[in-house]
Amino acid sequence: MPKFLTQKQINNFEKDGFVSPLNILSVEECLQIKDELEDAEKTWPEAFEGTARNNPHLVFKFLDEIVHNKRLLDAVEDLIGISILAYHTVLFIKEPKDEGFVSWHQDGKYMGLSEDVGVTSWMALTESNALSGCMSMIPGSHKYMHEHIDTYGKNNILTRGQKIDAVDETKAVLTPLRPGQCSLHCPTVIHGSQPNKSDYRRIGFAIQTYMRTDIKQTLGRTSAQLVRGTDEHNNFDLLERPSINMETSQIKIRNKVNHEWGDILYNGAVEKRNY
Ligand SMILES: O=C(O)CCC(=O)C(=O)O
Repeated sequence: MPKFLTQKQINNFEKDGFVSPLNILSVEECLQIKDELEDAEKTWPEAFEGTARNNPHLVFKFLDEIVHNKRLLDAVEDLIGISILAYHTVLFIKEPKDEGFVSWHQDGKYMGLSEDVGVTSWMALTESNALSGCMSMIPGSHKYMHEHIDTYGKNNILTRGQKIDAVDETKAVLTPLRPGQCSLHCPTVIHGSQPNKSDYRRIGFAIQTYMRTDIKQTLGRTSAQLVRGTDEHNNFDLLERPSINMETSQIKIRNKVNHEWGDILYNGAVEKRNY
């Protein structure tokens, strides 16, 4: 018996490679988190610049709480089972009228994992729709990994500006979300997003990726958080949760994790960008 998703949603995830939208937080709960985030941006601007957009859940309690949200984990458990690791998180912020976009890609391509079978959650902290540059998915594209070209495009907010050519865009499905809703997608589904043409910030918090504990990192030993169940495989060093915002010991851990993660994401790349 699934805990959160309907059987139809589970079937859709398997068939299409994603399911959306899911009601995880109320608009009020989400607004509270957005306010905390924007206060934190004022207090610690450096914690949101460059590579620090990665793994902010290791230093900010309000983001850690999303990673550990019971409703979200119930939905993830319905897809991958009871024992769950959270690997990395990213804040994808597009400012009003921002030209930043995300080219068609598959998350799993550069993650170095032994199997591309996890679940990425993308939660909207502000309205994410066609105008503000919500994600689009290509249903059914998750069956195999495609060739990517690293473009390092100026406004491309992916690390390498990686893109898949020859995507049939007529098949693309928009995944609009209200604040507090999330989509779940498989690391092999082709997806991307357009610039934010609205006059408000489009803020998304992605958990890349929730995965089973038997998955391995093939490019070296790294860390993850056990968010549910037990870890009998010891494939990752297990990370603690922050107890307050921007604790010195947690900042050190986040920096180490981001350094290791950068090495993986840019493994074999000709250029390394500052995020
Ligand atoms: O935030 C976006 O527009 C794209 C994010 C993305 O590609 C992802 O979470 O996998």
